[in-house]
Amino acid sequence: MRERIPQPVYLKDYSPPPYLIDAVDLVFELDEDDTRVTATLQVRRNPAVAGAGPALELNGEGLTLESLKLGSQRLDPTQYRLSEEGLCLPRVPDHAFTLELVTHLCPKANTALEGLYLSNGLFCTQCEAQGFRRITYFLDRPDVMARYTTTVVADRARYPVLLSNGNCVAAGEASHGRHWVRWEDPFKKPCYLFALVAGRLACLEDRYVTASGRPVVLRIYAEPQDLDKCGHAMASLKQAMRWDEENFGREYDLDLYMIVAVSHFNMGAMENKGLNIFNTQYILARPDVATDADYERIEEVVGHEYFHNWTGNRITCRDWFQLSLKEGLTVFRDQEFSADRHSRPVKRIDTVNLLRTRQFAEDAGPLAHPVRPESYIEINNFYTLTVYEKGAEVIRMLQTLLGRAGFRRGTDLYFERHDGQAVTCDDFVRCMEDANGVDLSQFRLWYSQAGTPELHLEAEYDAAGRYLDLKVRQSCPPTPGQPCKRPFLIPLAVGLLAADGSELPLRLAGEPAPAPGTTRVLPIQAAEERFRFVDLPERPVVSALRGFSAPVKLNFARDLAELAFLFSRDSDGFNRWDAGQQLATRVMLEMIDRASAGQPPAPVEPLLVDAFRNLVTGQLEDQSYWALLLTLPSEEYVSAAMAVIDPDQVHAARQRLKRELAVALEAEFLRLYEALRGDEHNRFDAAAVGRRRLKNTCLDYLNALDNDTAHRLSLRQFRETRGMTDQLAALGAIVNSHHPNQAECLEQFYQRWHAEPLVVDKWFMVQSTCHLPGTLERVRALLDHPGFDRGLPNRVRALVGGFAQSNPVHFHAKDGSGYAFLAERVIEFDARNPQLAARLLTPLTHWQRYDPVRQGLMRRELQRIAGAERISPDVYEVATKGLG
Ligand code: B3K
Ligand code: ZN
Repeated sequence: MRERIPQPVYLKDYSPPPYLIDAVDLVFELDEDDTRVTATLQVRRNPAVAGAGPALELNGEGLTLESLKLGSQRLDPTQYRLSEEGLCLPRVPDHAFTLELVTHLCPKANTALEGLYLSNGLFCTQCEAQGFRRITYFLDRPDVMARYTTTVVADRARYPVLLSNGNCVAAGEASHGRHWVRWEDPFKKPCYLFALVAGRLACLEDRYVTASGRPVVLRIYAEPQDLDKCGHAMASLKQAMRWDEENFGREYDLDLYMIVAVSHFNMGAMENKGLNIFNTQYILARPDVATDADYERIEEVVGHEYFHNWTGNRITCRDWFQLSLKEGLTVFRDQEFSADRHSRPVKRIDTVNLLRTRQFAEDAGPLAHPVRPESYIEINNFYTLTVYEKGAEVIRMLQTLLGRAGFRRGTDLYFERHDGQAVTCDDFVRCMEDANGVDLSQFRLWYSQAGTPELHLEAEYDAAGRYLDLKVRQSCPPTPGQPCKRPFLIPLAVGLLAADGSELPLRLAGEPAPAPGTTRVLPIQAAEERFRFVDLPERPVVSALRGFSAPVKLNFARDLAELAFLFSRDSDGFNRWDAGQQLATRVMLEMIDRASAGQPPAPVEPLLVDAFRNLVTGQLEDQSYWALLLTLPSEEYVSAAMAVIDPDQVHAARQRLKRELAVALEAEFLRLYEALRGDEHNRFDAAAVGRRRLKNTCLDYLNALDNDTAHRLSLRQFRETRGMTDQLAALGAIVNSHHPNQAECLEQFYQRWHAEPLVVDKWFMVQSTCHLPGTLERVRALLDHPGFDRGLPNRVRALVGGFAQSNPVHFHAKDGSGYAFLAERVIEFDARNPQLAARLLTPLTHWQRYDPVRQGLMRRELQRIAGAERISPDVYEVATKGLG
């Protein structure tokens, strides 16, 4: 059992820091086993905090203190206290003073990948959220902002490149084959944005001239063998810089922008000032090793980290409860960037798919928390879909409510008013209010109330009066610590369609004329509201929640014909797609109902088959969008619509529907597939990406037939293609069918790519997500494969995360074997890397949604984890809260 129960931190307990640190000078003498850090801090009392000078408490973890000096005086151990959490100086001067700390740490032993660690022989850092305290004793909180100079000393031969934040100001030789480089960051920053990298790195260099004509040097560093895979990231960076100037008026502020790609990384990337550190997965791409989805993610993540320079770095968070201030806003910005670069509806659909499956599940489970959480044990557990993705939806709703121009006025004011400060979500909303002269008090509930609101809609048409009444009711289920909710302010975008598909006027009773445009945003404020649309010559079909205008569940009873109509006619790209998703979900739920009632299967709903036939034989310009229209809702999405999830039934229904559609439309899918083959040179441009996406959607349907034709197509594609998108799609088809060449293809793929770690990850993932029987045995066996590296987070996520997150039918096996497997891995990996282990664990926390047998099995594993010896606070928090 645990000796000490980790204690939560509360937002309500926030108080400003009693001391400030204005300047930090760091000297790193790098050594894999014993790195020496000399930190010289300029400290002073915080004038904003009244009262007698309290003790100065610095955070520090896993450090060995060599010496401590206050001014010129060396302190002896009676003058300070050291503990597991840090260093306390009971008495410090009232005036400003200098503190010099010399500490030692061991980067090689750092398998948690937080603080200073080694990634494949490279020194690198990760300080957000609280990694800086593993480098030196410090006020490790984001509202302490300082100017940094950093000198890095290391062996020249092994570490020729030495990097830190800001501009390089000096360099030289040192004794014993060592050299040094000094960096100076002119901008004040919180310590979580500190970064250091050292090693043998190759560099791709480019240039950028800002809108105001300032030249900036751009450098992407990677291991030498990967240099030819950095071009796409560089192009993305330049696009992002231009986009932020054009759309938010934000220019880059240093003369140098550096990105380093490292293989061992807990998350996607990190926005350290002037020196981003990235997971290789989000930098490296070449058509033969990276898929179109990889290219898209790289563009998005490079953009995201760049956009943080203003939303996160220049203006940062007062405390970690405000995380969404920077993350929600920056995700919104990267989403808009991607939407402008490619297809807006496709981007929106991808975003909403993630939100509706994963974030909604989080919001409905025991770990549900508001966008601005009120307490945490381990802040790293709060880098969640709620803070990021729902946080971005909250920002999007502000834009929807205020209009693009109003929103821009708000962000302009925010940048002007708060530059150089550490602020709160509330400060951001206040800028929106002040710039637009509006009151957003009710809107703020989106930050403080957890849970996904539900909107119930009813539409009644009165032919004699030519009006339509739209009745709207809202509610929000209870979440931990929040039994009752107040009504939200919800922007509901609606359009009205005539039978011929044209848009009808949007005039509310009492208004002199219809509102301009074909979509109108109704601000829903009360628990129940009614809107009367007048001047309607015919009964309209209501297209509601267009563009997914709010992160809510929409409940709107409609018949299948109406859904089929919207699926073919809605001018709103998102809603057209969504109607198809709803239609297919309804069909699958009916299949499940029949099967549960012991009834024989009925023929597949002809409305759906007809709609799909029209699509496959039709012609749409945006082929990515076309592919999405043809893609059935995921098992996760269908599951979310069930009162009690039955993963076996959901899987069977989805497989059956896919197969039936393939049987009914085999010739059509085949024709389209063949028409899309060939030519592509594997370029990454919207047209080529769309073509591949559509082609591989056809292949997926044909593969559901698991017949000779399908086997022949997938093998041919596997052998002929030179691009990873097509190769992986073919391998996926081969692995998910009874293909006679399966073992051979898997082996060939591994042999061909074993020296490319990111491709090896794909090889593990395609097997861990296979839906055919025997997958868990295969996954267990792969734990012993020579390519399975336990210290490489990407590899662990591919094998274990792939299985637990993206293979519901096997993870939820009724004998509990999938759950037990995950629990064993979580306990195993926790000893090495708590952040990674805590993330892997989350699928077990969704137990309430399953039948009593599965609930019992899932809870049993959570209890086993919570009760395990020497468990980290990270895993402890998720496991205990997950038990509810
Ligand atoms: N800010 C980082 C995430 C840090 C996570 C710390 N556990 C990446 C990002 O959101 O841009
Ligand atoms: Zn971010």
